[in-house]
Amino acid sequence: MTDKQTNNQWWKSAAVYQIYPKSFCDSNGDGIGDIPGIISKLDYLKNLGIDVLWLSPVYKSPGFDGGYDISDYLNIDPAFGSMGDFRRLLEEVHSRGAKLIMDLVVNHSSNEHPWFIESCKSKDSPYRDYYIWRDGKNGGPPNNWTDFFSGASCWEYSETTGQYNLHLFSKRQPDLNWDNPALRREIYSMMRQWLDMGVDGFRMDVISYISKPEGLPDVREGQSVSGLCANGPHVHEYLREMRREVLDKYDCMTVGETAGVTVEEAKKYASLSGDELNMVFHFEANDLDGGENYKWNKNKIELPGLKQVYTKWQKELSGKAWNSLYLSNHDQPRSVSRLGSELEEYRERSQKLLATCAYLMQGTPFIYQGEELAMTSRRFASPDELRDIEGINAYKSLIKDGLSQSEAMEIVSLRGRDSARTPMQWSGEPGAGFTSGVPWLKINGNYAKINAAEQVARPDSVYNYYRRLIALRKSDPVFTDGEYVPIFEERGDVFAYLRVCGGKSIAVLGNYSAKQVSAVVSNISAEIMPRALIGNIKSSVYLTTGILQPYEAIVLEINA
Ligand code: TEU
Ligand code: CA
Repeated sequence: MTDKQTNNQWWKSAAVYQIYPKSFCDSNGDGIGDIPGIISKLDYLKNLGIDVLWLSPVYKSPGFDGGYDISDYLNIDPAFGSMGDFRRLLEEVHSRGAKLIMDLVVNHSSNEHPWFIESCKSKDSPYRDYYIWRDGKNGGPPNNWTDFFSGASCWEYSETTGQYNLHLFSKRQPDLNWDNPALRREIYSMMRQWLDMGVDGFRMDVISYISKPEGLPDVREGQSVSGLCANGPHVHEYLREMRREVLDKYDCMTVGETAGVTVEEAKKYASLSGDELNMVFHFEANDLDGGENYKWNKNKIELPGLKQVYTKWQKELSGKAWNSLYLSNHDQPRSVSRLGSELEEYRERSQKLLATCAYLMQGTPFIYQGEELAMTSRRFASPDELRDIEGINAYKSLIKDGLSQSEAMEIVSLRGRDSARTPMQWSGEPGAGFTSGVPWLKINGNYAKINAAEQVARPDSVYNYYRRLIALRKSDPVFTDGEYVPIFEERGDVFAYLRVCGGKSIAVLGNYSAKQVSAVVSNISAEIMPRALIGNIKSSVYLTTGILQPYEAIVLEINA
């Protein structure tokens, strides 16, 4: 039954945890996280209050883009385990009352997928139109598009047939042709097989790019390939079809990763009327420091811009569509390093602040593994330590631009994707409790200090704060249903808002600066004694003075 029929929108109050399997827990000492490793940590997640696990891809893959290049959609990569391991994981997740969603990567496949191999063989292959093939133009590729990872042409020439195929990401990730109904049927059938097995939904990788613009026109001055391909002419039609053919038949949850989405588009993708997806990830907050145009810089995200983005999405989607709430993921720097403070006195406090302010807005919260420990972005010293295709290419191009090795490595460490993909820090033991072998990517050197074992045992740790915060969110419908009302909107140091629902008001206050600030909420009258529901400072003086300490967050019930 669908949520339309049952009105059971369980995903609205759920807390989701993203696992990057390669870096989560290695059970057999080969240095690569695996499914048995995940199973061994389910109680840690259960105790945190997680309702839904999202697994980044575990399908069979040559691994040129961390598994986002799939060569078999119906099997598990042997590095992660077997189908038996996967079924056991699903059972163990369900037996704990939780759910599991898979990453669905269907804008492109791997070039080692049998469909692509067949597609290359001849123009008459039944698989030819599973991909996007075109003749060249004036002795070169069909248009002037460049790919997101290398900056070289999006078109790969094939000698066999004398045509080019399109790839928005690396050349090992040819784009699938969604205009072909046979391809769409094949994808839907694959999705049904996972859902029939008991999987509870999907996170859909770059789903906003699946419908390419008519005629594949050149990008002109001021345009980008991403801008041209995002929210293409048939994307909503295809998602509605997917909804009818697949999703409506299951009680599942979907979140679209929609690069280039605007609030207007999000209202269609994630409409509460339930025609397409349940919610989407947008990039507007994370793009504030350069983002899709050019992220290889040292720009900082400033609070005023961030507040504007948050508030816009809260207000615009209210009553119309559903928000997702995330601070980071496997493509972004660690949130504490980017938006909080790495200084020892403020690291834990600022991570708690970020979580409080982000996750008490309206929407479904997503926690990226290690955020609940305030893990930091790793700094890499030399290019041979990097593993990510995007970071390696960026390093080369920064060197070409004339930067020194250390300057280039600093930028790649700050902004690249490897820094947040380092192994989970489970303990202070060698290998950080992640592996008994050699990890596939260097562990962050701070694991002796920042690790799960220490934090689970310490009541005021980030982990235990996240546990209380998640519980608080679930304790009252005001956190799911309450209206979002920004306060102190003009201030550049404080992010604050009310959640209002049926005579109840909650105030969420966060000081994003390293200074003490005063922030008295004007609608707290003398008769009303506000009650603090949660806060990140034990000796807060806010209730008596209206003063917030550096990076303080406090949540008040103001008219109970
Ligand atoms: O990312 C989509 C995406 O838009 C990325 O290019 C993102 O902008 C970039 O990583 C930021 O540096 C998804 C996956 O999350 C990512 O891991 C994959 O590499 C990509 O799609 C291709 O599948
Ligand atoms: Ca392993």
